[in-house]
Amino acid sequence: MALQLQRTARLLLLLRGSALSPHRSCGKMSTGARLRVLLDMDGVIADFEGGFLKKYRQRYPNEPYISLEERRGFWVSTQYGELREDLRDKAISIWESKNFFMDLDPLPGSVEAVMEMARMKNTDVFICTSPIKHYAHCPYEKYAWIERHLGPDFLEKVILTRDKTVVSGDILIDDKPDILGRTWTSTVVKRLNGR
Ligand code: UMP
Ligand code: MG
Repeated sequence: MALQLQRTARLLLLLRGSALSPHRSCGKMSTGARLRVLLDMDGVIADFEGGFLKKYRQRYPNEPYISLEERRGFWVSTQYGELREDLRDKAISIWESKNFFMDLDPLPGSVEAVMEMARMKNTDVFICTSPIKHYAHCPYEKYAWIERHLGPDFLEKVILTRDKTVVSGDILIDDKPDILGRTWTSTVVKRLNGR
């Protein structure tokens, strides 16, 4: 499920050297033009699915669970609800708990890939992530996670939004197949993910 960020960093490097047009200008990139990359957190840098399964099984050892291989679709809650109606709320209780977001492991190679992107010439990397609406822990822990794993300088680069389409950037790297918002819809990403 998780997007392989290291491969994406390589792809980005290729695009940087190509005719990619930043900020919607046309033609080949002019010298000094900057590329603004919006980088998702859960499922791209942080292992949301792995962290969820571990804590779900710890809290509900006698309940059925869905292995990572059997996971389908973006919404964990939907698939658990389909397995058994009451499991939906049990799933939600996991990521609403204190320390859930803080304890997520970085996906293998993701921190290195973020650093590699951040070092790229004329490139600005922002972390663009959607907090859950149960805000008691999630927003704080996302900031704390970024400070711990990416360093305090990255705190300047955090965008928390429930609608990523209102943020201006050149590229959004995200594991969600259907990004819907007030400004645009990710039909291209949808096709790629539907392989
Ligand atoms: N999330 C849910 N329900 C799910 C799976 C994930 O609410 O079944 C939440 C966790 C994250 C957000 O806060 O969705 C995904 O954020 P992005 O990775 O799209 O930024
Ligand atoms: Mg995500």
